[in-house]
Amino acid sequence: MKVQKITLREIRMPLVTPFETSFGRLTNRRMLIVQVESDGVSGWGESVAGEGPFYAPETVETAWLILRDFLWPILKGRDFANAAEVWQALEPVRGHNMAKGAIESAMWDAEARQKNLPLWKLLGGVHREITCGVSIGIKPTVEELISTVERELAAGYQRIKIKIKPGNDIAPVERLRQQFPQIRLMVDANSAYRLQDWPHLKRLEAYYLMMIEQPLGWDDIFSHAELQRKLDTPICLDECIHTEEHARAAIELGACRIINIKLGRVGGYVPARKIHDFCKSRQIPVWCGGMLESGIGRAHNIALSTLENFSLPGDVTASRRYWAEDIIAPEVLVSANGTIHVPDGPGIGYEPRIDRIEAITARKEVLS
Ligand code: OSB
Ligand code: MG
Repeated sequence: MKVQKITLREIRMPLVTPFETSFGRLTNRRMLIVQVESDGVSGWGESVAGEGPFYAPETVETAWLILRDFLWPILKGRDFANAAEVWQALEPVRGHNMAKGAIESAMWDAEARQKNLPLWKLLGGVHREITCGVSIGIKPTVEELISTVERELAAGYQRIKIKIKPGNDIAPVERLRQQFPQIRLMVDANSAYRLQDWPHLKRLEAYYLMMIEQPLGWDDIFSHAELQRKLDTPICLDECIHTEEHARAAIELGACRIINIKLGRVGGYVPARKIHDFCKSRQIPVWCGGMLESGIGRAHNIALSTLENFSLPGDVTASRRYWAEDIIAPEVLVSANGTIHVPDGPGIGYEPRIDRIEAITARKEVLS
């Protein structure tokens, strides 16, 4: 596989409803979409970097710069046997996983399309249907939260995750549990607590949560190990896991019992699969996280979720939950049982709507 050119596009999409986490509130998503042209076939990828460095250090701007000035020069003119070789080639660039993940995943899409195979098959996936949970942002009132949860359960979603932060944690969880004693419920703190808050976090254990996602520092595996020893509820790590080595450290130290894998956070399918395989060997379940992706990133998340050890419902949901109009056809649909049927078309299995993408492109650069 040679890459003849890549096109970077920054697109802007308004969210159907604002999304609030412990690190901020978002109403408009800016994202960087990568189109690779390889031997006459286009492959598509999405960088999940946000507008600001508040979830992870990267931003749309840094991903653009790294792709243009450092990743593209590595790929240009090089002949790869397959997409699985790309990640290794990008290794001289340290970090910048969201930039790498965008182009690496686009190369996988291109390879699958060239071979006329669905990407999930090329990856070695096994699940034909993936199970879906929802991530619900912090709401201004508990009443609003309850009605949102009611709506998502009625739509079929199998697991509810709510965002929490100090001052907005025990009360909403308690109310949700009163209202819905049976549901699969979890919380995500996005690093809003410190280790000394552990007695407060311990109070969440009264509500039998499936897991507590990323309570402590975004790069603090060690404190999570101390916290996990004090809690019976499993800790799930998100922000802390950027590499296979992080996953190994976290699991061997006992810092978590579950890992959320995001393609962008770890830099593509090759590292995602390594983490998946390592977790499987240690009987650590994984699930696929989300980053408010457009249809392109969403389609990649579906393909990733077909790997065997993705055994818990992920944050991969219908296009409609976030976008009035998605940039792929068909849009991602979720069944009444809260599942997504994995498409069988070539590549990611959804077609990018080029006219729609062009219409919302704020900036474009073609590299060849
Ligand atoms: O922590 O999982 C997270 C969105 C943006 C940044 C971080 C996170 C999230 C979500 C949304 O939880 C998941 C989704 O895309 O539905
Ligand atoms: Mg998270």
